[in-house]
Amino acid sequence: MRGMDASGRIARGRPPGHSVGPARLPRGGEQYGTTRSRSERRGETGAVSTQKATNITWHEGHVERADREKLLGQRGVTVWLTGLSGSGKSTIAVAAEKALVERGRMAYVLDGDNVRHGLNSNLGFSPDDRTENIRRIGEVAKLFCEAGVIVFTSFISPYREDRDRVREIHGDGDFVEAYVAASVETCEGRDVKGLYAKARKGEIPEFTGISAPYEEPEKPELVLDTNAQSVEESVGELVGFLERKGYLSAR
Ligand code: ADX
Repeated sequence: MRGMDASGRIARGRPPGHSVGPARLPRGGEQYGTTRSRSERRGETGAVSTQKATNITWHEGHVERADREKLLGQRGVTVWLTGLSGSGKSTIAVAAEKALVERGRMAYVLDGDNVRHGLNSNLGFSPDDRTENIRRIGEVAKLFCEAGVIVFTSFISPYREDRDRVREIHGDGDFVEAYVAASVETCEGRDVKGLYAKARKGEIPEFTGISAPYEEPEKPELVLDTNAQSVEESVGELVGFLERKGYLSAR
């Protein structure tokens, strides 16, 4: 077995928890012209996590999550695929979605490139924009999860803090972090979209792994080592994990 549960080790490459690419700027580094941290500044931009509206009240529905899950014969879950561009996140996500739908399960993919065409079309690749990208998708994924859907998200999500925040807003067992582990060398060798070549020439600024950082997960539930294994093997491992953990049947 090459990719494995987080309790194991990755057969090749670095163990989880390391960073690749340039180090993240010190909090409040000069890029932002301020000495405050990104978390501190977040409250001011209105873009992230603070609630602007007042006089709003939570309205409960009449259908429980358990009812929806019973209807679907599964448990809602957010499977958060994180890794470099070209690591195989989207390929694995769409193949896993198909495999589950063929088994009569309700799965759905939220993909970085796709979501950036619509909901997040006003966001670029600065650290703050990436944080906001992940915050919004984390919230959307949570909604899908609570609707009983098995949702695969496919975003680089390079910052540990941002991924951890998504984990925090999910209920216990509702969030599965799957690290799609492939080295920069592997991804650059594939360069399916030709973006690494452009990034090396300086044509794409802040490109993850080249001129922007990627912080590897420290304790992912799952590591899919795509340096070493095929798409089929990764999908088999992912679906096997969901089955073993009981997500493919209602509670
Ligand atoms: S994230 O960092 O905010 O999570 P996201 O997953 O939404 O990124 O989008 C990454 C995709 O955008 C990549 O797969 C690639 O196709 C494209 N892309 C364009 N510019 C960049 C960049 N500077 N860094 C990384 N990916 C980029």
